[in-house]
Amino acid sequence: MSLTQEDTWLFRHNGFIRAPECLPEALVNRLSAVTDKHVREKIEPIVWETSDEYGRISKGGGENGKGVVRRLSKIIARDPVYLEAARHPIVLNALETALGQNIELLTNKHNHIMVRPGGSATVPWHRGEELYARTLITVLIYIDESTIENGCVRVVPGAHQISFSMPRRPKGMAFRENPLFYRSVPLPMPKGGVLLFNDALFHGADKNLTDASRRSMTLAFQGHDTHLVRKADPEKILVRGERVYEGHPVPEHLLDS
Ligand SMILES: O=C(O)CCC(=O)C(=O)O
Repeated sequence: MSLTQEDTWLFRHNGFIRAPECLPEALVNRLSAVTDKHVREKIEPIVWETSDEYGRISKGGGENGKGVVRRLSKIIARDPVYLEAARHPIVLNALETALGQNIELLTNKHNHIMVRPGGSATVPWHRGEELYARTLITVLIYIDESTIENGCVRVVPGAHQISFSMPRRPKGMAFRENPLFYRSVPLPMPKGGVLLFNDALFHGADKNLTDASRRSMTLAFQGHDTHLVRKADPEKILVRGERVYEGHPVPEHLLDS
């Protein structure tokens, strides 16, 4: 199911939208099983649960194998089930309305699972890098239900339009003391739910106050740039459509190797 016209307008205006459908339960259960294995066996690359209320990250949480896994990085290379979820029609149909028919998944941005173990610290407020023209969309796919109690994501509606003169990772204030907190709304999500937001939207997540993990995949997508001469980029996976070229190519011998 694609986004409706109203959804599309709200997405542009507010900077976020929930996809109208959830991923099939069988697929989410497979995501869960693979994720469990990678967390249990502490398969690197991992970000350890060491950040505090202020977003200060201390290093070395994984020393002696005693650390708690906060994030599994580089998931697309870990198991084919993650790419299967990333390119599921429920995800791509929702993205197509915003990005057009030719869609790429970026493997050098996000490409991780937030494990958010029981008791895990906040995710400090942040947004993506400044972009002048292209729309980059972050997609969160929920392996577990996300609630206010277990630290669901909060977004600041419309904040993707705030000037980048404001730091993209405001520092020095606790999560709830930051003015972004009272401007934000919590976004509880069901298991299998798919949340899309403009990567420039300020977002964060409160502490997980439960004993259980709250796991979600974080992925980045963009529309294929029809003026890009070079199509082959190992960090981009074409997940829908084709890589068309609409420009005036320079002769092959003038291109850098
Ligand atoms: O899922 C969360 O708690 C935070 C998601 C997020 O901001 C991220 O993965 O960059």
